[in-house]
Amino acid sequence: MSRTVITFGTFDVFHVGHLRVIERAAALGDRLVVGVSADALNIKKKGRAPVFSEGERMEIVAALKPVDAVFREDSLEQKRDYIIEHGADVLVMGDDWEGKFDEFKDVCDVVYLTRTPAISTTALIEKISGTA
Ligand code: C2G
Repeated sequence: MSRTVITFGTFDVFHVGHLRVIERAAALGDRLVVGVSADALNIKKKGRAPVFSEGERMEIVAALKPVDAVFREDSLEQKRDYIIEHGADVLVMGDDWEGKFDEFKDVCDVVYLTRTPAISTTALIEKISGTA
């Protein structure tokens, strides 16, 4: 039986921490589906628009070798529907989300992976803009 893995993220200013979580998520199954968060969801969640638009972020993630399919994540509340709709057997997230998605353990396995240390989109933006 083929195993489908699902993961979610903004993946703005794509960096090696993003790549590693995607590679490690893909290694947990046969097929990887990635939900890329919508611009509107980011504005709501973080109070600012991502540097790269949702179309650009989806294009980058879709081009990665371990990724089989991408879709736009419009709301955090729809996570259960997305898991079911995409037939996911495993939900993978970085451990900054540890415990936050345990409620979905009734429909799939839930795995939290250790974040890659010392790199983040926010730190990169601060470094590039000279505010770090
Ligand atoms: N990540 C990581 N190491 C880093 C930075 C990020 O492993 N140094 C992981 C995060 O833990 C997450 C993924 O990369 O699993 C995407 O990170 P973000 O783009 O910051 O995603 P976020 O805004 O947390 O969106 O439904 C949930 C949201 O869509 C998650």
